[in-house]
Amino acid sequence: MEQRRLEYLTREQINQFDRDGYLCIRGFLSPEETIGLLDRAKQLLEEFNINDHPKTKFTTGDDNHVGDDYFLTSGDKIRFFLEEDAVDAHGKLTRDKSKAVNKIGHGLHELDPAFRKVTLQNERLKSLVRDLHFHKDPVALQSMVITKQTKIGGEVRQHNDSTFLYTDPPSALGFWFALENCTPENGALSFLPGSHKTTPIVKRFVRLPEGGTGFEDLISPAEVPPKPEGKYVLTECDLVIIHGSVLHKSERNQSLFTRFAYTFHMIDSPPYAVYDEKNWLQPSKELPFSRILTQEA
Ligand SMILES: O=C(O)CCC(=O)C(=O)O
Repeated sequence: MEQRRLEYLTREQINQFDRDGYLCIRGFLSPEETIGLLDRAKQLLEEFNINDHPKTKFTTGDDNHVGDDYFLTSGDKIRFFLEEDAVDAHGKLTRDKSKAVNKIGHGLHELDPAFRKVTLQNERLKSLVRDLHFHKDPVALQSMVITKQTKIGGEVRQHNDSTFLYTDPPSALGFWFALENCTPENGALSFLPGSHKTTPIVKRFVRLPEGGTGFEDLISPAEVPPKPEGKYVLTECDLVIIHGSVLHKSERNQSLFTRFAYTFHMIDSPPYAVYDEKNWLQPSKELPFSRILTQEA
């Protein structure tokens, strides 16, 4: 078969992604682009109004996942989800609002010019996407700034992204940009290499008919294969491309340094993959998911 002419990645990088389920890339964004996104994220944190905020926290436990209206209608908005430890028993913030946010989401890539430029108007990204050839017709689904605040920046437990961003067949692909140094102490991402090949998507995160969110089994619990064994590998690079089935996690930030990151996800579109109405995030008529490769610059 004739090999595709590569524009940005090397053949070795593509093989590495296929083998490990993730790929670290250095220097994808210029220092100016990275600082621009970091400054813009901090500006958003300074400017948001906590007084009319419902105090929605970002919780990820199996029985206690965020699922209120503020979350469920955030796909085409820029909203602020608080750290669990930043809100006391009376619903009052225990720290300044700019240091109380776990993440900002989920429509930054559509609505904010700085994030839009890097995501939908980025020729380098399109070259990378064409080289990786993971999708036939990718669309951008959601975006977030994860702030991992000092001392309270919560642990993100082992998971794979296609559980949360489900398509049939699974097609989620993550792009995760470190906007600050990532270290073992401030919650750098780590991955279980190769787990995308041994970890099928066995459940999906859905809107529940009675309201809120929960998980739906895709196979019977008895058929779920045991979790793969292996050693997680820490990544300290500035862009990681993440296969939707690879297991990854990040620890609580124990340090005095924040760990801001910008991340967005792509999925394939029909007829290659179907995204249905059970998913927690729904496109609106006004703001359908944007195509990555045909988007006007
Ligand atoms: O940034 C983090 O700490 C975790 C991000 C992550 O795992 C995800 O978005 O899937």
